[in-house]
Amino acid sequence: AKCCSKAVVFSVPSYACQRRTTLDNHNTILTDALSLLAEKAELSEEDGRGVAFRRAAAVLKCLPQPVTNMMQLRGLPCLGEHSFRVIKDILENGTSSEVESTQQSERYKALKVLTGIFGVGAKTADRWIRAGIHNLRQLQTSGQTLNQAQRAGLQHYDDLNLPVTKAEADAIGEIVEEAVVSVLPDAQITLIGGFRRGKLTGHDVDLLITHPDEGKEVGLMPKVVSWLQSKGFLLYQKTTINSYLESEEGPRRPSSNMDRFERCFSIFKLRHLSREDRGESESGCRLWRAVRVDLVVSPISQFAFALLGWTGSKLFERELRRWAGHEKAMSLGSHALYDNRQSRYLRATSEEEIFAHLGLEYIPPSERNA
Ligand code: TTP
Ligand code: MN
Ligand code: MN
Ligand code: MN
Repeated sequence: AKCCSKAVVFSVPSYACQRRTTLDNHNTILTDALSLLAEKAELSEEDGRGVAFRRAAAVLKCLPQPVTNMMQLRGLPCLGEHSFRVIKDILENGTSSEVESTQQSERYKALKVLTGIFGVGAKTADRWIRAGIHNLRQLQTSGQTLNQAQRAGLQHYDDLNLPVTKAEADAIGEIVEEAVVSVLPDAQITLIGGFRRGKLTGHDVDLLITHPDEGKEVGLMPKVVSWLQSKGFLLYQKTTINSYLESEEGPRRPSSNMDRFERCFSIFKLRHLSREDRGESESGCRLWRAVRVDLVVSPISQFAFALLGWTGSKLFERELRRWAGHEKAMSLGSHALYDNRQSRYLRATSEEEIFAHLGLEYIPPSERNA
C-alpha cells in the first residue's frame, strides 16, 4: 500500500546486530535525550528500563535522516510508549521536560559525579548519597573507606573524565606493544573497543593481546604488567585471571581453556604527546596525564570471539547475544559460540565466520556503533 503521508517512512530490522550503525548520527538531539534517560535508569539499577532506552536510541542512530514528524516512526521497532513521549516532546517543544528535570535533579547530579570515579558503581554511589555525600569534597571528608581502585580513581578524577584521543590511544598501543614484544616476541596486539569502531575519542583504551602459537600466551599478562611497572607506566592495575564463574554472560558450558583468559584494568601514566598539539602553554602544566587502559589476553583459538566481544558497542554485543539465544538457540560469549541444538562449539578464526554461523550479514566494526 502506498503511504499517503508526506513524511519519509523508515524501515529498520529489530536487532541492532542486523543493522549498519555508523558514527554519522542524524538524530543526536533525540538519541542524546534517550541515552541520558538510559543512563539515569542504569544509575538507579533499573536495568530493563535502561536497555529499553538504549534500544530506542539505537534505532534512531541508524536512520538515514533526521526525524521531523512522529508519523515517520510508525512501524519502527523498539520504540515504546515512554520513548515516543520523549521524542514527541522534543519535536514539539525543542526539549524533553523529563530530560531537563533529570539534569537538574540533585540525585542525578550526585550519581554522575560519584560514578565518575573509577571503581565506583551505582550501588556504592547510592549508599554514599544515602549517607549525605553528593560531591567529591564531601566524600573526601566523610571518612568513608575507599578501596584501592577508588582511591586511584579519586586521585586522577579530572584526567580520567577527560576524553582520550585517538593519538593518545595509539601512543598507549605503542607502549603496550613494546612491553608485550619484549616479554614474548611474536605476540600481537590489536586496538579494540570504541577506537576500533572508528571513534575519535573514548573513555579508555582497550587492547587485545594474543600469540599465533596456542598456549604461548599463558601467563603473559603478569609479565607485561611487571615490565610496564618497572618502567613507571602504571599508576594503578588490577590483573584478573578470568574465571568462568565470574562472567555473567557467555556460554553455559565451560571449556578447558576458558580459565586462560587474562585481563588487566589499569591506569597509565602517559607523557603528553606535544604541547603544541594540545594547545597548551609552556609554563605551568603537567608533563603527563592519567589514562584508563583495559588489556585482555586471548589464546589464538578464541581470538575471533574475543575480538568480536570486545569491539562493542555494548548494545551491539548485547543484541548479538540476544539474537544468538532467541533466534538461533546458540550461546555467544567472548570466548566461544555454542550451538545448543547440535550440542557443540562452533569454531571460528574470523569475525566474518562468527556472523556466518549466526546467520547474520557481516557488519564491520565501523558499523557497530549502535
Ligand atoms: P568500553 O571500553 O566500556 O566501551 P567502548 O570502548 O565501546 O567505549 P569508550 O569509547 O567509552 O571506551 O567497552 C569495550 C567493549 O568491551 C564493550 O563492547 C564491552 C566489552 N566488554 C567489557 O567491557 N567487559 C567484558 O567483560 C567483556 C567480555 C566485554
Ligand atoms: Mn548520512
Ligand atoms: Mn573503551
Ligand atoms: Mn574498556
